Amino acid sequence: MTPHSPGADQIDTLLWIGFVAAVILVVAVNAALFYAVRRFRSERGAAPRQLLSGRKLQFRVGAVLTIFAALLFILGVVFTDKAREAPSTGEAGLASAKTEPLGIKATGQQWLWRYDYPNGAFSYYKLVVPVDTAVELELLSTDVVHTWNVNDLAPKADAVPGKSHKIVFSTEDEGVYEGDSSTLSGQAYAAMRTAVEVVSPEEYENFVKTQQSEIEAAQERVVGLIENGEVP
Ligand SMILES: [Cu+2]
Repeated sequence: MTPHSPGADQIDTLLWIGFVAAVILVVAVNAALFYAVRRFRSERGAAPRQLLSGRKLQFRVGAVLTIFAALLFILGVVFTDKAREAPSTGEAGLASAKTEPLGIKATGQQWLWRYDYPNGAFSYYKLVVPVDTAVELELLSTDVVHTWNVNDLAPKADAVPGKSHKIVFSTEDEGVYEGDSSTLSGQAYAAMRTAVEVVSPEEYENFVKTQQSEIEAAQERVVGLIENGEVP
């Protein structure tokens, strides 16, 4: 995971804390075992001794482990809470999204994502968003449960038929971020990928404008063909 948004940053840090804690625990347990075995070993040939440790030692070890576990729990709660904080639009972001996040609809269907922008334009597969801008993605589904999963930008979220989930994300780095399918949504679910292209606000405005006029032109062409009787 290469985090490119504040939320993803928190999750990445938490992942590392968990990993380091696991390493510390494994090393400590094995070191204690190794020490006990060496310190109390019997002579070769002699019957092994039975050893009992004091109550005090058991409590001490238990207390240390409890504190360790409590610390991890608290860190987990703090970091996931921080990761859930909705970001806001920064200086370099889209001017019209400064007060309210930029709302885009993401509709999952077997096996493709469709994105609907505020000006009526839409795109399939690739979502284009402006940099440093809070984007509120509304997840919808026309058939089964799909999961929108671009984990460098946002925590994954489900698109459930009949319901709407909203996630807000923002990133300070322009670029293309790939997303995979992570819920079995039918036989071709593995091919149901997506990509998020993060561009400057000007490029975003240009994209939605061009996309909208091209869609309109195409629709007019089809209507023209039908009126001329070229399409039954
Ligand atoms: Cu799917």
